[in-house]
Amino acid sequence: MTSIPQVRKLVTAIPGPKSQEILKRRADAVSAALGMAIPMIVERAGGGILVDVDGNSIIDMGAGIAVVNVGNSADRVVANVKAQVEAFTHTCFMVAPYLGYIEVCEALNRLTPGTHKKKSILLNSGAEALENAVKIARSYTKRQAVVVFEHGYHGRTNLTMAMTAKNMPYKEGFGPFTPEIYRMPMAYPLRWPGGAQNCASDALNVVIHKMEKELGAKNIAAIVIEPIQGEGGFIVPPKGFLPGLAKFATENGIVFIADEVQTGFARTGQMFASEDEGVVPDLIATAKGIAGGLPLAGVTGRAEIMDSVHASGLGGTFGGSPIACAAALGAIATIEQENLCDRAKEIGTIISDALNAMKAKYSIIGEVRGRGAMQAIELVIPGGIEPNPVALTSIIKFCQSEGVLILSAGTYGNVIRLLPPLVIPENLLREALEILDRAIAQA
Ligand code: PLZ
Repeated sequence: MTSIPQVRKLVTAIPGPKSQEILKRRADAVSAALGMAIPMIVERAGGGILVDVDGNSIIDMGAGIAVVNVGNSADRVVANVKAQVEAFTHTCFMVAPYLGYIEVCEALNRLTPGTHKKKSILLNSGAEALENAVKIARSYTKRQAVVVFEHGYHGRTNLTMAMTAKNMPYKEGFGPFTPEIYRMPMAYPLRWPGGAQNCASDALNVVIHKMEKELGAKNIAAIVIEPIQGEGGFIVPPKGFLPGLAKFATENGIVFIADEVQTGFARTGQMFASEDEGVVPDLIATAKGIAGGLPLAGVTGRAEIMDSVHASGLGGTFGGSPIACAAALGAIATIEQENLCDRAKEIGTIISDALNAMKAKYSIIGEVRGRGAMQAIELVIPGGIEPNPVALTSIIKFCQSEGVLILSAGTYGNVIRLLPPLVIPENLLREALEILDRAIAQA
């Protein structure tokens, strides 16, 4: 357990004087191109709390963007990392292999959906996992086209920028982008042109029609989709959409790739969000929550697909670092032994009950959606579905000034997403929701 007291405490305004001093150095030394969700300098973190250099204790409703699902500096992660750092720090798995890498692959093969024979590779970041999943799918199918979706987010490298939907800030001025990426309409119930009630039946038909008529199914190497879209605004497709896509992929020799970088590792109340409808992806990309805060990513999938690439065709100097692998084994053990999937479901119920009560009171809330500890509200201009990013800015600022860190998302910059560490104490969670309620009231 963390030694950090699990209480919200403000001793200065945010940012306090010490944070302000260091933020000046940040502005002087760090590229202005990097964003910053909250202007404070973190000194320690654990449970549901971030402590800044001025001694303020902030409630963490973002978990470093769905990374510290087991909490910051979780006991098993710290112990494993310490032992590994003392044993050795790096050999390069392609030069001289070590057990930790193999054990993480075994864990991924065991935990990801499906009982078929699976194999894995390890990498450094979510984007790198997506890059490799696409490389593997292209090599296996000897096809080039990759299908992605509106509102999708897959990373900031050149290939994954092309796969990511939103121009600003991710793509503006960074082209040319890689060819053979085709974006399909997303089953986004709130904004489906024919209305939410028709989204389930229409969206799958539209996408399949486009794949068949515009691309030709036999030219498609992979369909890549987030089971719940993260950066795009926690968009949950209606039941049937994901299984329908997976079935179309199987029938047409297309590799179905689930990007579970944000949804993975107990976040949605199941180890992986694909499980919700029994979808078994051919390949699954993981990162973020895999290693309790250390940089690690994976691609896991059908052994015959993973083994189809020529020898030495995949790799990288740091991929599957022994330290990150040790952390991952600690994080995975924590998720399993502390039943964090169940905890994510309980957190989800608490959050969605609170958000739905707010929706009944405040007409700027257009929709409450999500699954497990991945919940969001989409803000609209009352009376319709026109996005309301102005309200979002004011709500997030209010929460910050009250000591609650809340993240935004969404193509239209109008979604508040709640994704706390799964070890957040219930009183902190309820306190954050109560402050969010006040923030919406003042907006
Ligand atoms: N796939 C579904 O959510 C990362 C991006 C933060 P990396 N999302 C947070 C930012 O603004 O850069 C993400 C994701 C999904 C892939 C990625 C990419 O993961 O580890 O950031 O490369």
